[in-house]
Amino acid sequence: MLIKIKRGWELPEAAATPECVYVNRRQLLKTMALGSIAVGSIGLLAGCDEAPAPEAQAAATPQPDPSADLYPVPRNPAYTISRPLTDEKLATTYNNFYEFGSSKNIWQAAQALEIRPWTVAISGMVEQPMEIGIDDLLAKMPLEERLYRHRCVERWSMTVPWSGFPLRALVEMARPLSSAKYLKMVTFEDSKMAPGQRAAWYPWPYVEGLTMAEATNELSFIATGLYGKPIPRQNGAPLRLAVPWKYGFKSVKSIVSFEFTDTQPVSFWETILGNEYGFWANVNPEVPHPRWSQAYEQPLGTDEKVPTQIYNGYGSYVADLYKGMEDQERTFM
Ligand SMILES: Nc1nc2c(c(=O)[nH]1)N[C@H]1C(S)=C(S)[C@@H](COP(=O)(O)O)O[C@H]1N2
Ligand SMILES: [Mo]
Repeated sequence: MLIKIKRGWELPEAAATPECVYVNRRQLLKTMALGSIAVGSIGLLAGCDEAPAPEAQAAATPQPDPSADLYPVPRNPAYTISRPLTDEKLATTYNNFYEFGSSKNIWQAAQALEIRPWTVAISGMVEQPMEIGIDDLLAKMPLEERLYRHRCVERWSMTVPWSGFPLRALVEMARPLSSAKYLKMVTFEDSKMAPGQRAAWYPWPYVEGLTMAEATNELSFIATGLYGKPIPRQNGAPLRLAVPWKYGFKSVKSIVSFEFTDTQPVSFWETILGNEYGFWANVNPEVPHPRWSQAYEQPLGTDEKVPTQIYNGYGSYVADLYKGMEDQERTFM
């Protein structure tokens, strides 16, 4: 691991892998109660830093990304940032992608992700449901680069150049009905490619959702590239969400389905631990996670303790979306 892990408030063990430690323990007890697990295998289950499955490691040379010629794309100067960019190596080797394991070190295992053919389904409350291949979608969408900050609920943060297109452009293409209130986004499901999905206690596939107002806010971005290249598999190839005013778990990776619905989607982490990870998940330094403070964050690759900002500093774009909801803590978890 390249990140320097310090003692004290900076990424203590419990914060670095909060979800897996907690879930595995709880699940372990449940499984043990069912009598289906031998005592000798406890160590295996309880450890979060499990190595990638051998099959995944064997899938060594991934196919080249056929969208490589599209990048770099022009930077949109409206979304630049004064903070230094995170080192590319760190942003692409320190990841959360539970489909490939619950440690941060999944980038090699994620090379098993097959990114072509890749079909995206647009369904639900739309004029005409459709399926579109990723390369046709990329050809239709207005590609640009944006510098965004990213704040994980675990307190690490990064600043990276995403390439991609506004989610609003995809919504316009989909022509949702006026009855659509939410956009539900779903990650691929294939436990042969993704060893993490063999862990049956997680509610696969990974699901996230936004209100239509959030999805069409100018900040909501679908990232298809990173650092002027196609987005690496470990960062959510071939397309992932980037909603920088929300905690990182909202930014669902490797999306195969956009469904327009009038029912608020229940997201992956909400299903597992609804009292800790809610639907809104807007960043707020004053609303602590039930198990740790959110007042500060640690930019990857530094020892700095940087004050976290409300809406992760993007309030001028999004605060209006939550007018009248400010007093509800649930908006910030
Ligand atoms: N499908 C899927 N999407 C996901 C995750 C995941 O485990 N699976 N982790 C989330 C979390 S907690 C974070 S912080 C970001 C991490 O994105 P990065 O690895 O590109 O930094 O992806 C989010 N999207
Ligand atoms: Mo996260």
